[in-house]
Amino acid sequence: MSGGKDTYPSAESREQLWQALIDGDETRAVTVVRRALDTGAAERVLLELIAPAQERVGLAWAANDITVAQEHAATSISERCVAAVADATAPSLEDAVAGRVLVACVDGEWHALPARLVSEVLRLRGWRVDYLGAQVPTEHLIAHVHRTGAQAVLLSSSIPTLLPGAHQAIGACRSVGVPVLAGGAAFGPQGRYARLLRAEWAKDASAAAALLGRNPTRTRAQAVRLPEQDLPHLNDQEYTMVCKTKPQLVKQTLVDVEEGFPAMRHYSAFQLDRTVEDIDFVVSYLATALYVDDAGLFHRFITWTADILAARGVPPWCLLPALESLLTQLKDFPRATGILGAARHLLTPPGPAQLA
Ligand code: B12
Repeated sequence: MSGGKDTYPSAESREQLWQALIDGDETRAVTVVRRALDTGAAERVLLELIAPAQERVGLAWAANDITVAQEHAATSISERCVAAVADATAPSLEDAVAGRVLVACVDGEWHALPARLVSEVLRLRGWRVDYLGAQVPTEHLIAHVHRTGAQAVLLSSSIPTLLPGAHQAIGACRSVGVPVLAGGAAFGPQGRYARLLRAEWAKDASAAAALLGRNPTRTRAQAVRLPEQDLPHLNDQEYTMVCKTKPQLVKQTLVDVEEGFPAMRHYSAFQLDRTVEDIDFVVSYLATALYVDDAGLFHRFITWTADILAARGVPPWCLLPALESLLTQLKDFPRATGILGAARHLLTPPGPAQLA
């Protein structure tokens, strides 16, 4: 095996870890990680071996190359691998000289592994970390900030539809004078939504450690702000109306889509549930795009969904009737119709052969 930090982690160990993950072989995966720890720094094992393997799991699931169960198994094994690194390097609390921070996922967020990786890297860098894991309700987050006297809160989110909740959590932290550093895919390319919601952003744990190294300090408590004070476009009420009427929007879209696809009448209960879930997702992403006033958020979601459908043999143009239905239902909302109208152009309409 190639050693030394320069060639680290080797392509061989990356491939071995990947194989162990998709084979669901926890013992083998942990052995690969332990061996990697013998030849390289723990931080690199976390961020350059375990994290990329987990990202590859996501790509393989999206491409329909592995099952949902395999993806779940692989994630559990990755968590075990992170724990193996933590066990092997466990600093004592006395070693935590840099300060104390809190790491948590925003309310509703199940993707805990990214936050765990961030926590372990910060521990290695000498921080005392209170890691609260997945979906932390804002009131409990704040209560814990008070209890621990954390210098900063690090918030993780992978799912953009949770951004309004993240905004609330960021506002609540600022109102008690604690700076927030946000990270994860939800915060958009180069963290553009983090800044919009008045948080700092870091692309990964190493960048977060560098920012924290400048020693964030608590500021004076700031007055609680309403969402529209940060985001004046919310005054047009489009976001609020789409959220309020979401059940009706989903129901009517389902009716309209079924009219366009008579084959749907023969769908099994399972297929129907998935379709409702997909439409629910479309409306939720539209609402979030209205919240941050960025059509790109919705368009990236539509492109992502189109790829997921295509990988499963479902033609992406199936999304068009849902977009058309929403365009009709939301005809009086200029920002929503602008976003939906542009999204139509991302999908190639069916040719005559596909419609036959
Ligand atoms: C494992 C997984 C799950 C597991 C999570 C279990 C767990 N314990 O974490 C389960 C099965 C629960 C799950 C559920 C869902 N998932 Co999922 N999941 C994944 C997967 C495969 C891996 C996540 C991961 O660990 N990534 C590896 C880490 C290392 O990468 P990362 O997230 O980018 O984190 C790095 C940086 O962003 C940054 N960072 C992250 N957080 C923070 C925080 C701070 C403060 C800082 C500074 C930095 C930072 O540092 C990290 C380390 O370098 C991803 C695919 C992917 N590419 O990530 C999908 C993925 C995130 N999931 C996805 C989806 C859609 C879902 C579901 C909605 C599916 C469903 N229909 O139910 C639900 C959502 C549930 C919810 N409400 O949260 C989509 C999201 C797409 C989108 N456009 O929104 C993805 C991208 C899958 C895909 N390829 O399409 N999922």
